[in-house]
Amino acid sequence: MALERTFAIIKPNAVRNGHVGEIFSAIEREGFTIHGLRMVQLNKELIKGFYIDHIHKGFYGELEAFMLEGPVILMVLEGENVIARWREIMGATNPTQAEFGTLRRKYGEDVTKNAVHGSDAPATAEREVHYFFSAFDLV
Ligand code: DAT
Ligand code: MG
Repeated sequence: MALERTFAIIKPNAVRNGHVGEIFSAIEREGFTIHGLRMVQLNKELIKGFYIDHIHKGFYGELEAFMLEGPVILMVLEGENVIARWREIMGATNPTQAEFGTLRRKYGEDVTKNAVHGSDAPATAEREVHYFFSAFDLV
């Protein structure tokens, strides 16, 4: 087992709909610890850099518009195998295909407005953590 860090986002719809507390509860129930935490209003440049692998895809415009809808909460989570485990707790990208009880099933509205983000691999987690957090912001 490896102690890892991952990067997570509570997306605009989950913040707007009042699901922040329930998502923090899920994080704490799982035993993950929070090592970075910021609330921000993203802009087009930040979104483009973050979703660099998706900018040429057909859905990018919709994804960008959604991520601009309102403030998001950015987090760095730590735990044993947290990268895979956080993705399991989130559920599949499309909330209609996500398992019952997962965050995306509970709080997602459609494949774009899917409530939460989680890094998909160690190299991605490393990039995403440092994209939004400086060493000074991490505890
Ligand atoms: P994930 O967020 O599960 O890692 P991803 O990296 O493939 O999924 O896509 C990033 C985000 O882009 C995803 O959370 C929501 C949006 N997205 C992905 N596929 C989509 C699609 N087919 N239509 C609309 N939005 C999509
Ligand atoms: Mg992804």
